[in-house]
Amino acid sequence: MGRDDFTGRATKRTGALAARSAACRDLIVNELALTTANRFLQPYTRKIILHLTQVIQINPGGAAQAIHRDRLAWGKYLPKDIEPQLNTIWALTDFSAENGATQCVPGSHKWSWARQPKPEEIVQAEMPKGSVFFYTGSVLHSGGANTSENMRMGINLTYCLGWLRQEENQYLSCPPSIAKDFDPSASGFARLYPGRVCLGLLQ
Ligand SMILES: O=C(O)CCC(=O)C(=O)O
Ligand SMILES: [Fe+2]
Repeated sequence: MGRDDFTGRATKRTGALAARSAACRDLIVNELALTTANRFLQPYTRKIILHLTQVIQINPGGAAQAIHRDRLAWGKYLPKDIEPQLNTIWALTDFSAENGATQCVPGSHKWSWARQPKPEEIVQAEMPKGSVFFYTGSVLHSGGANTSENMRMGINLTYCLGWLRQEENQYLSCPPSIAKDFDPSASGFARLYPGRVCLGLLQ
């Protein structure tokens, strides 16, 4: 469970999914996700890596997370015109306005760091179970408030530039016995850039 308002006191997070779940390993190398991440990040790197894996379960009563940019994991040191990260959140339950569907501020990747959204500028990624929402490391977003009676569950799988430090240390969280079976040829990346490895896990 979260230990502060940002991680969410009514929100359960489970990481190290590459080690824990074969189904998540398949999702990590999902062709649509990898191809999208590679095309988006390719101007800034020759290789992308797995950044963070997390099941995020917002329980009933969970408050909305503060609106933020995930790229602030690296502080404000990266030049603003470098896009460091691409994110997916896969819906394991329906995502609705009531149960805490991810909030997002379209266009805010171009805003100054200081500009705050007006309530009417915030939309929610409402989507049926099985869908995936893509958002960049620069766009303002957050987990929503869950005012419903049921939990909202999503799998957050995020990718970043190969030369950046990962938010979740994949070298420690995924043992070699599992990492060795990751198949780079299964990824869109391998086809776009033959011979280049897609995940930090494989280096
Ligand atoms: O749970 C969500 O919808 C988003 C969570 C999020 O943005 C985060 O934890 O950084
Ligand atoms: Fe976030």
